[in-house]
Amino acid sequence: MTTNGYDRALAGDPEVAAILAAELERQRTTVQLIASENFTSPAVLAATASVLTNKYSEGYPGRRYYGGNVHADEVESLACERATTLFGAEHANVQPHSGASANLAAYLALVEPGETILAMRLDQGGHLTHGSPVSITGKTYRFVSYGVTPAADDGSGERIDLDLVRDLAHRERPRLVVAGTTAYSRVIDPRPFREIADEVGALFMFDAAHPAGLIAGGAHPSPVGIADVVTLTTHKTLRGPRGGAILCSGDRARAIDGAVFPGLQGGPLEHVVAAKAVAFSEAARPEFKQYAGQVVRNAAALAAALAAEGFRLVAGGTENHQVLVDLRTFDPELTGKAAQEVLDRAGITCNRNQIPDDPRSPFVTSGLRLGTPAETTAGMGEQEMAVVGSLLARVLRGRDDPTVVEDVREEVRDLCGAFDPYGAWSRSESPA
Ligand code: DSN
Repeated sequence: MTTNGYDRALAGDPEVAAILAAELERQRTTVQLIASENFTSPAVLAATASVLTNKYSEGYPGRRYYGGNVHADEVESLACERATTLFGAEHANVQPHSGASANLAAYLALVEPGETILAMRLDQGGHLTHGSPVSITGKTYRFVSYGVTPAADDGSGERIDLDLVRDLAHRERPRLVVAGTTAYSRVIDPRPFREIADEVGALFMFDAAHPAGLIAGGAHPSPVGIADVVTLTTHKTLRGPRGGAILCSGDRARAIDGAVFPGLQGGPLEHVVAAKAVAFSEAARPEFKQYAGQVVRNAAALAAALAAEGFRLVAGGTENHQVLVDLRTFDPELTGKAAQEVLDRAGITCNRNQIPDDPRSPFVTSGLRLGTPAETTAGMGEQEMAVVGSLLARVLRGRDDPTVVEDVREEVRDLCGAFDPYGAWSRSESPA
């Protein structure tokens, strides 16, 4: 077992301590390229592991259903204040347990069951909660879906098809138009969505789960003040604890708050709320602006390295924190599933993903989604991204040769040794 805080904090439970220590080791010695993950600061970890996990706080600051909430009130008010300042919003609800919960709460507040919502289809880059038939969202509301434009040889295709969004909006008259994606590598401008929503008298929700940190850091346009409601996650580019939040204008605050609690959730996770407060403060610092810009530059460097290795990039490249790779030009036989598995063995962690109009199922896929938020936090720059791109290609080319996989695993370990997000902390500090 490595020497770290878990040994001491969990001395009475060596089984769990060993698993946590092993996970810490995995995160420190393999490259993290999952676009929706990050390395939180030790301060965020400390707040997440705090005694607020013991507290029941149903309700909102000053209006709780349990006693003893003086400090829960303080921390939640602080988190809301920091969120509204960071994003320039009138109101924040920081209780959603996740991005999915935030989206559900927004729908609950804005749309009646059975009414129409216009959103992006999952297999075009949208999210499960944008109306997938296997999600409660798709069972509760009538979703109409848009996608991306066809692929083009010059890379100008596979952009959100705004003509289709407009046509569908006029034809279907949705109650709500949703912008937001999970597998899309270009900037999403909120203004055309606002215009389309206004043309048909619809409300507009922007799901900023992925770009929240890029927006906070000024690298992407903000939908706050343009969309009626903005949902986000706190753990992706925003680099906070696992969770969600909702931003809106003051006149929608009551509906949003009521939808989160008691509409959808019971007691909030105040330890996570405390960690969100820490993350909002960290994201307001000048260094976070630099971080957000570097995330985008790193993704561009990774994209360039992959293109040079013969991969086709969906949408011709990237303007955000992620790169969606079509594996078929590199090797028509190679599936996303097989690629993800062999990359895992080589210490390169990523997820398979469908590409637009993917002939393979979501479980198999023809694509990989790669992201730079985590390794940018660890300190990697464009030079390291070029190395990672070439290591990735080497593994996939030599995937049937165990020596290639082992060699790359060693190179990855060496690379990560120089960019260890928890080096000092794991040697000296207890997480508890
Ligand atoms: N939002 C998804 C992701 O991007 O990984 C998870 O739901």
